[in-house]
Amino acid sequence: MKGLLIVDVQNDFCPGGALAVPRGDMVVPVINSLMSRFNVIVASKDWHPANSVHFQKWPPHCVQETRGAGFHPELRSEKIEQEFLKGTRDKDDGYSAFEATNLDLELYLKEKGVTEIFVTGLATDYCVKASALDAAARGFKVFVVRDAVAAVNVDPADGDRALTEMVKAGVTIVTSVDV
Ligand code: VGL
Ligand code: ZN
Repeated sequence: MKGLLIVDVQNDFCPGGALAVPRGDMVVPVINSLMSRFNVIVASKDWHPANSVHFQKWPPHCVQETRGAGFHPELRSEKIEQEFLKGTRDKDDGYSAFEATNLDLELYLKEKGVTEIFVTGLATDYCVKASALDAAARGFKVFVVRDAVAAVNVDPADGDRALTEMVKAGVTIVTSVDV
């Protein structure tokens, strides 16, 4: 079974948002176009309390229940069968979708028989990377869809470095036409 993991395609990570990823919204039509190819579609949300140690590293973003924490309006979110909320506690960065606190993502996917995970969303150099590395460490066959992710690029090379690190951990990089 193939699972599509959509990481943090939230308003605050898109242009105009509190922690905008350059061209973050460009992933949305690509992700929408992939959905029909998957048995299981899940998404993570960065879901922070208003006060968090995380906001000593980052401008406040994706605060629980705010508009910035909502999915990008053009994401076909009705196709998402389950959301996984992470970074939910005040001392918790929660970069990886596998750190979700509302439900256990690994158990959820394994109970559905998912063996291959295709990772998409934001941002390549933080939450996509952490989620892909955790998925590989948990025994899934992991793919990152290159044109369905975008990087923060605090340093302009961060996105490419993150992809290299993922490949070293056994992750396969594909483009959406290969899915
Ligand atoms: C993220 C920085 C801070 C991400 C979340 O979703 O990649 N990056 N919080
Ligand atoms: Zn965050």
